[in-house]
Amino acid sequence: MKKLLMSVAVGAAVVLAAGAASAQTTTLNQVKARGTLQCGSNTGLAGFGLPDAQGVWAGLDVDLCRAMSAAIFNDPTKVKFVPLSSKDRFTALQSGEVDVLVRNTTWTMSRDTSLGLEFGPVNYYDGQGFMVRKKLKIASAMELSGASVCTQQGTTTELNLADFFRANKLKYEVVTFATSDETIKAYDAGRCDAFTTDASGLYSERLRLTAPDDHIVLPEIISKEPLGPATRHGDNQWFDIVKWTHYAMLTAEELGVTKANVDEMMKSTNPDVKRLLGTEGKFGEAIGLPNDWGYRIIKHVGNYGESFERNVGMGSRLKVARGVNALWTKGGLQYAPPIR
Ligand SMILES: N[C@@H](CCC(=O)N[C@@H](CS)C(=O)NCC(=O)O)C(=O)O
Repeated sequence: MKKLLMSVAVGAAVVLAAGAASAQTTTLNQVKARGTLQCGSNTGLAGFGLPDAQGVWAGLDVDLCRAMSAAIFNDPTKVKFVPLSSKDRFTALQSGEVDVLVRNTTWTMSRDTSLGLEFGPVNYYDGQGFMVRKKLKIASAMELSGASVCTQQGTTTELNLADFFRANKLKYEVVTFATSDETIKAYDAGRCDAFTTDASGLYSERLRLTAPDDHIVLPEIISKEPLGPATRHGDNQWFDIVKWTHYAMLTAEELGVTKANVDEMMKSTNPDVKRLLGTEGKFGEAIGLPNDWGYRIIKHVGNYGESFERNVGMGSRLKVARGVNALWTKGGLQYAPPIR
C-alpha cells in the first residue's frame, strides 16, 4: 500500500513538474522574454511579404505578424522577419527557428497531419493558375498541351500540375527550381512556355518580369490554395493568439472599426465593438494578453480590409479584387467567429 501511494505521489509530482515547465516555455513567454516575434516569411513576394529599400517588411502576411506583435507588445515593429524558401519553411517552424509561419502557405491535409503543425484561419483564399506570353496566342490552359512549365520546388504546385494535365490528357514538361528568383528568371528568359503558381503569386511575380505587359494570366484556376498561418503542435494558447489576431482584424472590418476611427470607437456602446476593443469583458486575458489586444491590433495595423487594399488590393500595385476574400456579409468567405 505504501509503495502504491509513493508511486501515485511521484506520478503527481512528475505531472506538476511537466505542467510548470510548459507554463514557462510557452511560445508566448518565449516571445515576451526575447522581446521580438520571429515570423517565418517569404523571401520576397510583393503584396504578401517583401522588404522595401530600407529593409522595412510589408505585405498581407507581414501584417498578420505585425498585428500579433501589436497585440503582444503594443508595438507592431517587434518582429524579426525570417525569410524562408518554399522548401525550408516547415523545418524552420518545426525546429523553433520561427514562432509562426505566415508565408502564402497552403493548408493541405498532408501538411496538417504529418508535419506536427497546426493551420490557423485562411488569410487569403487562392488557387493555382498559369501565366504565358501573349505572343503564344493562348487563351486557355486547355491549349497548353506539349508545353514546358516552370515552377518552384517544395510547393503544392507540382502535384496540381500533374493532376491537371493527367485529368485533361495533355502532355507537358515540368522544369523546377529551388528558389522563386530562379523560377521567375528562367520563365522570363524563355526557358518555359508557362509559369505556374498560386494566382496571387502570378500577379505578384509578373511585376518582376522584364516586360510584365507581354504576359497574361490564363482564366483557369486548377486547385484550391487556402493560404494561412501555421504554428507547431502542442501550444494551444499560442495557436489561439494566431487565430484571434486574424479574427480581430476581420471583426473590425465587419463592425467598421478602422485604424483612423479606433480611438473614437473606444467610446462606442455597441457590445460587439466593446468586446473587440476591450472596453468590456476579459477576452485578452483568455489568450494571455491584455484586454485591449484588439484595440492595439487595429490602432497599429488596421482591419483586414485595410490591410488587403493597402497590400494586394486596389491601393497596391497588384490590384487584386476582393473576390472570395471579401467578408461573408459581402458574398465572400472571410468569416470570424464572434468575440463573446
Ligand atoms: N501556396 C503554395 C505555394 C507557395 C510558394 O512557396 N510559392 C512560391 C512561388 S510564388 C513562393 O512564394 N516562393 C517564394 C520563396 O520561395 O521565397 C504552397 O504552400 O506550397
